[in-house]
Amino acid sequence: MNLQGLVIARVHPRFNVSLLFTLPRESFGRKVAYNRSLKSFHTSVSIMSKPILYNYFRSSASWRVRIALNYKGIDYEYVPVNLLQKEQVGKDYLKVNPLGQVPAFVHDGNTITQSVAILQYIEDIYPSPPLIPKDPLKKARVMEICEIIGSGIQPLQNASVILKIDSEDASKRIEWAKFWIEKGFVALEKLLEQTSGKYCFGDELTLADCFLVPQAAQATRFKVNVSEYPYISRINATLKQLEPFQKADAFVQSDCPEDLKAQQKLE
Ligand SMILES: N[C@@H](CCC(=O)N[C@@H](CS)C(=O)NCC(=O)O)C(=O)O
Repeated sequence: MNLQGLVIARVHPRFNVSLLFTLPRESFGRKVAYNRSLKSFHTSVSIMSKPILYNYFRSSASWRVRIALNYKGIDYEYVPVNLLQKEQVGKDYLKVNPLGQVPAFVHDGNTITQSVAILQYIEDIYPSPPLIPKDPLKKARVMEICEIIGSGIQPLQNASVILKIDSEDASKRIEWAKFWIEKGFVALEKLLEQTSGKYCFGDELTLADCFLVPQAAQATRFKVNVSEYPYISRINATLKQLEPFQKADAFVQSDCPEDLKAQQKLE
């Protein structure tokens, strides 16, 4: 996490000048902007840094954001936060996200946490290709799927939550996670029956697809038999063939340990 940021400063277009320089890490999280005079002209200089994603290879909330960034063709800096080593609650990272969770997204000097807020921000800043329909009802349907996964399933299987289950027996934690994932998947199947085409919402890729693939991977990790959910397993298999999804996969991230890559197991 000791990165320096590459910053591209574009002087006013009429002067056709670009500057490249690096900022120290402390500069992130703060809005960086300044005005300066060039000869007699008052020139506004905007500084645009490459976005940074603080994330973890098997974090499903991070994984969603990686898919969206890949789909929209946005280059970003991958900053791993090792959840096993508790880096998320270290002094440095708590300055980025006081809740001690990944992902966190830094763009143009501003830090945004919470994957839904990040994804909506990305959609606003980089609207093409879209991931959220404009039509209110279609948008609500897509967000419904996202919320079932993002609020109804994922928080209940998050490591820091299941570790609070007071048991000597580790299998109790897996049972707990499996229960909530299966409950959510039953509801999701009913929705997908109505909404899906090739993907979760018809034949257009949407945010719902960005949520589905990481959640299906977590389900397998918690011993859910995903093949019992025909819509989820079919759409998941289709999506996994697509490049933005392959590039976002946990096993191809730089912080994924070699033994997990070799076994193709998240744990
Ligand atoms: N609502 C949050 C959830 C974030 C979240 O639960 N992140 C997990 C990884 S998927 C995490 O950082 N867990 C570590 C912890 O809670 O200590 C979001 O969507 O960004």
